[in-house]
Amino acid sequence: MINQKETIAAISSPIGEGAISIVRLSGKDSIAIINKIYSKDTLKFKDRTAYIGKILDSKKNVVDEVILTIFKSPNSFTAEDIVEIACHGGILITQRVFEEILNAGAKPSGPGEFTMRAFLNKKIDLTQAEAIQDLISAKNKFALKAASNQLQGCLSNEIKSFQKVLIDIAAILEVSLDFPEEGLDAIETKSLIDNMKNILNSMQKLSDTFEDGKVIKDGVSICIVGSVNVGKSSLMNAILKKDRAIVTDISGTTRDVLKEDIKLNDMFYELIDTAGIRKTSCSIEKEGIKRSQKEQKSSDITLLVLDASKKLSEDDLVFMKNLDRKKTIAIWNKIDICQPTEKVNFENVVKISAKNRIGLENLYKMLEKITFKSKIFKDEIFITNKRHKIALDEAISYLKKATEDLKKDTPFEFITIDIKSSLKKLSKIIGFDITEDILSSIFSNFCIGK
Ligand SMILES: Nc1nc2c(ncn2[C@@H]2O[C@H](COP(=O)(O)OP(=O)(O)OP(=O)(O)O)[C@@H](O)[C@H]2O)c(=O)[nH]1
Ligand SMILES: [Mg+2]
Repeated sequence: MINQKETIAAISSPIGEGAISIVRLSGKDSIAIINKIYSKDTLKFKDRTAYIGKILDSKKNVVDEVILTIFKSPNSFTAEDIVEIACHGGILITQRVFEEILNAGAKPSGPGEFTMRAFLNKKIDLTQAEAIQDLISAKNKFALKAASNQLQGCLSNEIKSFQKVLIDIAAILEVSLDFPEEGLDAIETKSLIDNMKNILNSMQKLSDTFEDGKVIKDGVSICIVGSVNVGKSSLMNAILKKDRAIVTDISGTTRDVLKEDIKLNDMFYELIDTAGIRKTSCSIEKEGIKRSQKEQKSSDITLLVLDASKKLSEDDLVFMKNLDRKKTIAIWNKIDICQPTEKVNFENVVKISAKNRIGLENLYKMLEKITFKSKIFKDEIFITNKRHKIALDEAISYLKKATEDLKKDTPFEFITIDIKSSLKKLSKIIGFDITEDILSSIFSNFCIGK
């Protein structure tokens, strides 16, 4: 059961040493609780005004000198009375202030409980609540922009605009149901179908942004594969600009899977170096190759390294056939020795020398191109959250059915049922009709104190 009666408290800044730490309380007893342990009468404090004073323990010893600000209900983040305490930013001192607050009667908050209260008290909708956590955990400027747009309500507004159109359509159908003599003629029905198709289009466009949205939020994995000795580990080191993987002229140097995070063009990538693919009787190498192929299959992008100074081997040709062309970049390496003489059937081909760091900029440009399928992330709204994607797709499928049925002269009763189901799914995105279980699972991913 979600309990909003208790007054909650949490350390809202990260645990560590810093200039200040923030401890806060939310709930109807916040001001009274802090009053028990503060050197001044907090009941007389003005709203949104900072006061300097001391937190005292039960024996009236000073715990810390702090700045205290009160945000009175309903003009606070949670819509409840909030007390925010800025104390000295040490681990122990912050913990001591927090303990005194708990001793005075506050309950330690669960993850995201402040934001959950803001949602339950209708300060923000669910997409905005989710955006707060995304904002905090954003790993690149695109993710930050997406979260910030969502927090400003851009996504909710888009969903609400879909809802408005669907409500209008449902209303027209219901009027025709109630007054059959004023039923729709062929032209009106056609215009209604066109309307539904247009809105379906817009909904599908938003749903399709998830692919890029996910990439932006979660980052992208890149697996470097190819035959032995082609320069995979050299490429890994060149991209990382450090001597991470062992490079030798002995075929089969890399046996294990090596993973490193790297930021390129403001995007986070996980770079994976793998064992070279060849036929071998060595059981260690066999295991390495098995792992290499597993990593390649699960990665978002494959960098297939080929040796420009040699003829493609039988192993190369077999391996290449099984790669997904859309997510592969074929890389001719060692162009400092000679240019490639053969042709490979890939859309994305680049020539480099990993050893001499030649051609890497072209590779990065190609990576950016293949990372983002569309260019939606510039200014438009897009979805990054699986929960939103699922609900939106369900709304789309109900509306598709309704549109098809309207074309087939299905009785309006059935069509309105589907339109209402579609509306319901859209409402779920914003946070209507959400069960406590789902709410708890959403907020359990938040940090404590947010
Ligand atoms: N001339 C030249 N040699 C290179 C280049 N890149 C790599 N090499 C050499 O090729 C050999 C193999 O390089 P690695 O990076 O270990 O190749 P690998 O594909 O990781 O090899 P395995 O781990 O054995 O599969 C080393 O001697 C490198 O110095 C390049 O751009 N030009
Ligand atoms: Mg290697």
